[in-house]
Amino acid sequence: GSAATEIQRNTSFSTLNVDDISYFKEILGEKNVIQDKDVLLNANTDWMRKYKGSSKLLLQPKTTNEVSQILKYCNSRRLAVVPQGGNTGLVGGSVPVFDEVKSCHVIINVGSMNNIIAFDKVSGTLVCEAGCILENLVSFLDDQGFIMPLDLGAKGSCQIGGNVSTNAGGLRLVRYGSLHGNVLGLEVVLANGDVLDMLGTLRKDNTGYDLKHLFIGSEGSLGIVTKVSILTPLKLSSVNLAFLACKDYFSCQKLLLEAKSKLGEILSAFEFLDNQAMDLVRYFWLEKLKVLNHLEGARNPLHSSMHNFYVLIETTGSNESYDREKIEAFLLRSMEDGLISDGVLAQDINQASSFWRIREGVPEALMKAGAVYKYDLSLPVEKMYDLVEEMRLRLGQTAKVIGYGHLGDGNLHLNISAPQYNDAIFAQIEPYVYEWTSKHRGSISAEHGLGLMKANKIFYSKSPETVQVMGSIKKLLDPNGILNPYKVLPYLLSSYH
Ligand code: FAD
Ligand code: 2HG
Ligand code: ZN
Repeated sequence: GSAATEIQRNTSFSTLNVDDISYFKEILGEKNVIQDKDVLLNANTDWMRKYKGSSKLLLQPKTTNEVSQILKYCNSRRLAVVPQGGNTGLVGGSVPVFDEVKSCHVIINVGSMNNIIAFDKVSGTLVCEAGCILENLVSFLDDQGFIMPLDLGAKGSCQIGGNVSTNAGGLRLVRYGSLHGNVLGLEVVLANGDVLDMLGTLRKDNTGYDLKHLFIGSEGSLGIVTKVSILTPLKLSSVNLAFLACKDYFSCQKLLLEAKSKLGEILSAFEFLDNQAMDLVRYFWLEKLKVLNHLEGARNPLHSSMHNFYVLIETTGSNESYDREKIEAFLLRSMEDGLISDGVLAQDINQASSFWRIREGVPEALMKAGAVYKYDLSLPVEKMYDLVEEMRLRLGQTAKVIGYGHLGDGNLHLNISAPQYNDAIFAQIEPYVYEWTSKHRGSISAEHGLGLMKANKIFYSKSPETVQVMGSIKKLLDPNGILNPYKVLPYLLSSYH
């Protein structure tokens, strides 16, 4: 939309030339210096197909030393660098922008750095390269009897380096906490090529400032993450998943409180969808599975589709009969108390996967449905759904308002879906959504980050003094502003002339 006109371009960047290409070929080898148009088109386009860049060069380093050499060179040449992982980010942070006039952006993807370095069964620490795809780590750990502390719908493509750089939350945060707790160490390459070895594997280490936290969630603006050390939980034998219906939002809230008090020690996910989200995702699966002639996969797990809200509750524990009894008693009681109006408990792993497919399919269903305005908000749980209802009133019939997300973490995914992007709709949404969130002391980015979409909106959630310190840190670590320009911080704080 209007972002392009607001942004002042950084004129200090150089234009990529043939000598640059030769240099990169020399250090990386011919085949890891990619200029192919089709590959670049994908690398220049984000997952939603909303943000587009025009970079002419994608580099695929295989070692930390190569990353270091590339960055050192780009820094001295003033070439802008966009770190890219699986390119599944949802805020326009992973693609270059404002480079259509002057070709000054290099995309760096560490996807070829995908080795597992070490795994310690006693402590559960996994050390791996940043380009490992999340799902591959999940499979590796499964064989060892462990799981990753995070799980998200994009697991088949996102990289652990991308997860760390966005501080991804996901479906199990309610149980295992955020990556600020689970990441034990990082190796990071700074803009000038210096390698910061912070790849510890200790749970406790209070020696000075814990700098790794600066890179967790900094969205490629402070350095490139090349290695990750992460704490992984044991895989427990008993997992239960219930798909439930609630008549109103108040019941969802009460159910959350009940789940925390009655299932506390085994609760591992608490997700919700409203009926608009459910309609959208069921239609999406119906269309997809029609092609595959596999319609039962799109069935609503519940008998009727007339419910207002749906909740997924997962428990993970170590005692099958005890856990099963516990969740069954909880469901019975909640049914009697009127908190849930219908529900099913998955009978096997296939049924459980089909329940998760519904929840995890919502982002793709939204993407396929047309234009989408995406908001990822932390809000007090009791207020959260008021915003969805207010947005419906504001927008009337012009767009669909979809509310779903990680209720157990107080994280609402508010999505507004319309046939096309439209200025009149946009004007009804922003700044209203941000002002509303700020007024309730929420966060305008619970888990996706700021990227390009919200770089200029940071003040809705952070004080000017705080943002100023962030700017100073950026300036210290990346004095030429080459790392992911125009992202995360407002332009004037993230670029220097
Ligand atoms: P990219 O999209 O490639 O990059 C994301 C950001 O990180 C960019 O700013 C990029 O510059 C930077 N970056 C990437 N790699 C590196 C690196 N090695 N070093 C430094 N910077 C780097 N997010 C959640 O939090 N919870 C969810 O439940 C969730 N579900 C999702 C479901 C779907 C279907 C999709 C498409 C996305 C979802 N996301 C979710 C968004 C989430 O941010 C990403 O899926 C994931 O964490 C990004 O990883 P990536 O490797 O794709 O990174
Ligand atoms: C999820 O929880 C992702 O599925 C995507 O964070 C959220 O589509 C969204 O807004
Ligand atoms: Zn999410």
